[in-house]
Amino acid sequence: METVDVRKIRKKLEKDLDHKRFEHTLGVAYTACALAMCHQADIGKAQIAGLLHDCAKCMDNEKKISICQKQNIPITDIEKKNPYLLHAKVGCYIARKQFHIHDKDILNAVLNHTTGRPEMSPLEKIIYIADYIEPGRKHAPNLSEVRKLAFKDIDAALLKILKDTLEYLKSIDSPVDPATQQTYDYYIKRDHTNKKQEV
Ligand code: DGI
Ligand code: FE
Ligand code: FE
Repeated sequence: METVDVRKIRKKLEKDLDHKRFEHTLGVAYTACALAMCHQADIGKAQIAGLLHDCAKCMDNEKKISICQKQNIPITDIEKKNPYLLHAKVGCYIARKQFHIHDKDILNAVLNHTTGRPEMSPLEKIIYIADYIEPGRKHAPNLSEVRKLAFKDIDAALLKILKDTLEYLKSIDSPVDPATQQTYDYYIKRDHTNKKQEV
């Protein structure tokens, strides 16, 4: 991977994000590093992907939509109705254009950090999970269980987060992005398959 100036990235993010989001970002970056150490993934990539995952979060909705239109990034119906979902797609674009990151795995980790996707790479799983369990997160159910599980069985932690997220979205009547549902369906199926193979 090309050399990346982590300090420079952090400095720009401090300007682009509000204080709370910047603190969350640092939390995700170091939680992602810890997960990478535990699961033998690339620590440098985990740090950069963690730092950049929410780089477009503080941009207003009009700006996110106009970037998508200018860059021919497709906006789905569900994203039209819930434009905050676009911070992942736009974040991936900003990571490339403004932070000069070209590593596919890092860009995918930013792109898929909100909904997940079937067949996530180890780095994508790490960012998805770190986003949910970083120390600043307080409100999700089963947090202490998921935090422990993340360092023991990464796929079990992933599945638990997907399940709790779907339950949460249903409880607040928020529409589920097909990508979130497909990710859950994929990993639940794999979970059953693995269990069948064990006996
Ligand atoms: O940006 P963050 O708040 O750090 O975290 P995130 O990008 O994972 O976004 C979390 C929010 O996204 C959380 O409130 C659940 C929501 N979310 C995840 N999947 C879906 C979703 N919201 C909708 N409407 N549909 C989804 O499929
Ligand atoms: Fe996010
Ligand atoms: Fe986040």
